[in-house]
Amino acid sequence: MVNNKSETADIPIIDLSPSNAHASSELLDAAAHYGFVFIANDPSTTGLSTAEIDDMFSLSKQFFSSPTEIKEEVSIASNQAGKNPSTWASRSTINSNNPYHNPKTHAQTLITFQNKCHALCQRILTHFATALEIEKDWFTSRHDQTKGPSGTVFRLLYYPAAENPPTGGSKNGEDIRAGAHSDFGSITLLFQQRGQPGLEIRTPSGEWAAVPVDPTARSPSSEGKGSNDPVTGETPQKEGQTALGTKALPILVNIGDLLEDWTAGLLKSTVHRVIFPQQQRGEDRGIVGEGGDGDGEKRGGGDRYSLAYFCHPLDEAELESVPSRRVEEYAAAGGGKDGGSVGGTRRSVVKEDGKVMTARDHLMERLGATYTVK
Ligand SMILES: O=C(O)CCC(=O)C(=O)O
Repeated sequence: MVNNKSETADIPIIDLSPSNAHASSELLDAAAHYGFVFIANDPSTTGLSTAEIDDMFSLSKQFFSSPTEIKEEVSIASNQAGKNPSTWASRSTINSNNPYHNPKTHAQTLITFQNKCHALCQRILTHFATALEIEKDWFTSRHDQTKGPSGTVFRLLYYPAAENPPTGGSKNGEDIRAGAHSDFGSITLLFQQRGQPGLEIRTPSGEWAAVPVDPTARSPSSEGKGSNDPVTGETPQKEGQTALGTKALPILVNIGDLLEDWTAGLLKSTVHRVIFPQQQRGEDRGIVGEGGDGDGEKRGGGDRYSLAYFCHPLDEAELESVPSRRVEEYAAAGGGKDGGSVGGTRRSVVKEDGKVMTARDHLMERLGATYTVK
């Protein structure tokens, strides 16, 4: 039963630095249990500095505040949008007088960022292979972008503020900014910003739980020290003050349908959505009024920007069985029948003709099941 109440999801934060000898098993356990996991963002491990992430958010904000004609040129309906590594800006040679279309302006920044995201995904996939006791490059060789095209896509997401944020809750769906869905690929990296909450996951019991913006805020060591609000990621402050933290936020990673199906349901693709968070949140805590700079206001009705890197295997990668005893045993035990499956039947990576799907087949199947694809 899905209800309206939103508790905070207790998603673990994993340290992937070489000093954590248990990183691989911790990562696998979190992916198998929650389908969502935070990666501690130490740039020497993740390769992504706070400045690079902030720059990407600035670029996104700049783009979304640009004139409609410019955005329309790369709308999702256009053939200029959404193919990696050709994003809206990196396809920009068409009109070099347009600052958003000038490759010298932004394309390299975008490509560099995407490459770094991909490197982090490869690192995570290597950890999965280690934990599953298969060849370390079993997944990464099938995600090697030098070998061919893939469904991988990088999206700059913007959920505009609501002048009068809905207060009625999710019952009528009026507070939904992005409807309940799971991701299609292998793994997704999601970057959030302080003061812009709204992401929720559906827990195994069917309830919605808020995904914190700053999960480090709930750690016992930060308690009683003026710690941040885990959901919004903001530092407690007096009315009218703005105090956004500066420490690098952990990077959120979630498992997509393809990796769930490829591992016979061992890794979980968890349904999630984006809402206007409970309006009472600020009021309950005595925080009222518009927050800070209007981007990240405490009552949850403000703008939300996020960056999502949807990582997919190569189009031609065959989704043959993962040669791991743990996966085989999980499949033999029924493969978590209630996972991303429909009507209790787990999705398969085998086609009707008995051949295994390629990653492209799988993506087309998911798109077909979700949208009317002609
Ligand atoms: O913006 C977010 O926080 C979530 C984005 C998301 O779920 C998606 O694009 O699939």
